[in-house]
Amino acid sequence: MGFNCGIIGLPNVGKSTIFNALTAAGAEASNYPFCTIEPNVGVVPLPDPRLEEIARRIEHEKVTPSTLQFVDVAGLVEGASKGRGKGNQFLAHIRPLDAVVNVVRCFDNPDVAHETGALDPVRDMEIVSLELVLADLEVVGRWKERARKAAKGGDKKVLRKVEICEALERVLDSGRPASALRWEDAEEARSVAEMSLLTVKPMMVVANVGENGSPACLESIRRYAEPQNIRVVPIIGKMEAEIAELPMEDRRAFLEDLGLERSGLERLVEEGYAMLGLVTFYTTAGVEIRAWTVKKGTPAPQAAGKIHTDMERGFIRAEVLSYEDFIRAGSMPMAREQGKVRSEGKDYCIRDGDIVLFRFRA
Ligand SMILES: Nc1nc2c(ncn2[C@@H]2O[C@H](COP(=O)(O)OP(=O)(O)O)[C@@H](O)[C@H]2O)c(=O)[nH]1
Ligand SMILES: [Mg+2]
Repeated sequence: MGFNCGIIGLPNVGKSTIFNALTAAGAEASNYPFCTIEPNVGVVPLPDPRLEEIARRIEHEKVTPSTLQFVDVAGLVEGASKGRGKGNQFLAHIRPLDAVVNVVRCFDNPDVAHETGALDPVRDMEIVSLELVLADLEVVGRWKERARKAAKGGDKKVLRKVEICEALERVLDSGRPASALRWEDAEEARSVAEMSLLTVKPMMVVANVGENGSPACLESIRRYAEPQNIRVVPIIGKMEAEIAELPMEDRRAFLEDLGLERSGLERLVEEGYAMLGLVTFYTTAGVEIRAWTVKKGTPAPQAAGKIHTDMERGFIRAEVLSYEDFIRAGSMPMAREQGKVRSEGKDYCIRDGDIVLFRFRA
């Protein structure tokens, strides 16, 4: 299972255009608010120069990059939390996602209807944030009622749940996301996770600046988002979609002509990856060289479980070589000879760039 980023935002801001560019999955980009009510899912490989370097030094038949999944969620409108504009479906589609990418419109085009009348990215971001907060308030309210009924028996743990809900309500009532609260206690953190709140998910803003987006527009987005630690990635949606249709070998040249080193999409994928707090490790056993992603701080047995559940269950140890040591040594046998391959036990947390061989009982 890969990590999922949902592409959300008001209608007609360029979500499907960006999704198409990202995945070349062919979701319809049309000038109509609800054309993508069934969420479209696209799998996007992560650009990974380290994987290429490893593949250059080890014989293989196949190279498999890590992937992120993007979901093109239907447009959200003001009042979605109250069911407007198929709002309930919209919110249900976001709940299982790991992170959200909020696309904000900066491009001007009189032919494309604007949901709220005129170009105003900050107001648009506020509408989206508010709908997520309102949806969470409803969820928290329901959990609180349930806990309150159960707390009649005087169970301390359940009483604590009521207090947690009240703390969440205070934060959400002030218009802030639930992620503003931190839960040190593991059980409390679990209670909050159980609610699958929308505003605890990492969020990033994509400014769809278009061909004619004004710098002031982008600036206002940055001023709004950055104090809240929200990453902002500017993208020229329509042009990126056109670039994505070019043959691979022409894309680079096209970008260079524009004075760009990388496409906005590449930056979007990278930022999404960073936002999710992921690390990459590599396996080179057999004929396949493969990159895997896990959350930072994942213990070795769980990382092995990404590959196969048997490997987690029967985990014995992990033989680990850092990417830097591998490159310095030049090959696997050389790295072994130099004593760079470490044997790690079940408490070892996978680090970014580890090249790993799991030993397990089948
Ligand atoms: N001029 C211009 N039009 C765009 C851009 N991105 C999207 N559009 C147009 O805006 C309309 C709505 O885009 P779409 O991706 O379907 O928006 P969604 O409702 O957010 O999924 C389409 O007609 C797109 O061609 C852009 O960067 N520049
Ligand atoms: Mg769409």
